[in-house]
Amino acid sequence: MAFPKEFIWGASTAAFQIEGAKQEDGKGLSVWDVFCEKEGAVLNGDTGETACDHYHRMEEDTGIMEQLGLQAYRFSVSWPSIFPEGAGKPNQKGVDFYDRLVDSLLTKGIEPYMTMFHWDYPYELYLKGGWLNPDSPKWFGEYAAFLTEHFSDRVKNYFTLNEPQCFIMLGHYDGVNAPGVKLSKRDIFRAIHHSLMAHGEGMKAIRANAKQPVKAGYAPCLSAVYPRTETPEEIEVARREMFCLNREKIEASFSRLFDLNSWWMDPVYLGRYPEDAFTYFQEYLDFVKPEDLKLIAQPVDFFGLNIYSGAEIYHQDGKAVYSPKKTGRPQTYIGWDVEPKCLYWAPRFFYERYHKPIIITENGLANQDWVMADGKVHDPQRIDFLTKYLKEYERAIQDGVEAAGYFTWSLMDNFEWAFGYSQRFGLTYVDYETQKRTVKDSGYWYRKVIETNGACLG
Ligand code: IFM
Repeated sequence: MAFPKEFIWGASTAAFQIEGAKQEDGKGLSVWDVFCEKEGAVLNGDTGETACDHYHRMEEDTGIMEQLGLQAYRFSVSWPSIFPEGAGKPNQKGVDFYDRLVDSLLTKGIEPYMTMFHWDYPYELYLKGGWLNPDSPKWFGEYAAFLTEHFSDRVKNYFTLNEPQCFIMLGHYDGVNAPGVKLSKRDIFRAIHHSLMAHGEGMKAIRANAKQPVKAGYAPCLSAVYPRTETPEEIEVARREMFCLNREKIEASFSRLFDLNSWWMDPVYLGRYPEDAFTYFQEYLDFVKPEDLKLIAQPVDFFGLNIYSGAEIYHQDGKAVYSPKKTGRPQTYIGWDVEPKCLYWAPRFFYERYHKPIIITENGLANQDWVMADGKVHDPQRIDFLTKYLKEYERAIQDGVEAAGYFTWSLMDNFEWAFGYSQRFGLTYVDYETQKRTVKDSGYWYRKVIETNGACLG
């Protein structure tokens, strides 16, 4: 069996996607609260106002985690719930909620993994310029210091930022996520740089305030490709496509900066931006200082990776060519291709480049689930998807990738950002009218995977 003995099995969620309780108990507004009010911004005008009502049903939900046999739970803290104005005086009732959550997890033997920021940026800070403000890294550092100071007697694992590619590119360039703006390229580079510096400030704050040995890292998403054949040439071409600037792609659409993994990761793990892209974009980058890169490259303990899909490539004259996507191929309900091999190649390429133990912090699928006539939710596609992906992860581990854990997305169906409630990613079905939870077949199946440390995957 490849999964190591101390391997951690868990599930993830994010505050805005499940909590609800908009502005209750002194919580401030986030950019997502405001974005949801914009006409046409979110499918069907859905909002996070109630979401899964987790804020009021937290005990029931940790009970479900116990029922699923989760060893760990990765949740995010709502920044505006702790600091309604983004900074300054903390909101005691907001802190109390996470105290109750952490205590409830620990009582049930579930290890809390805390993500400090998962997209619900405090609206008050956004009004001060948000990620464009040079003070924004410091704001995050202060918030991270508070969280560590307060929770590290009980919480031993932290992630600073979740998926900067999404909250910067989708939120500030494409404008399809909150805050829904379209900045210039120069400003995008500044916003990215500040968010990377915020990660660095966060790591420093965690190290400085931890009350016991803790582990911490970063949780970006990634764009994965994998080689059609596993010849050395094709593997090398795939590796280059994962980390090197593809000029044709970026010239066709600057949005594809999203896919340039090295831009979002090299500064954190290697202390520099990738040279090819830095030279190419240098007209926008005069503000980058060597000391910023030192700050960004704080030592981290593990590498969180959110991974869902990818693309097959082959090589022609040494260049990567994307295999044509065939009609009728397996796709999830949200339209992402089912590409299990990504969970072999991405961990392998990232481990080879950055040498950090991998934790898959998100992986899962949106499915068209409903409660069936027998009162259960049968979701064989999810079981099949997760089985195939996990077996590829296992193969990566067999081939030498150091892996510390796996968190599926998600514990329960939830608010899928601009897609509203149309996409169900959960192991647990949520009826949004009644808030009734029904554990899906995949939830019971995952319990077995955990119990056998993956051996039942075959
Ligand atoms: O729901 C999101 C999550 O918030 C961030 N990663 C991808 C998930 C599915 O789209």
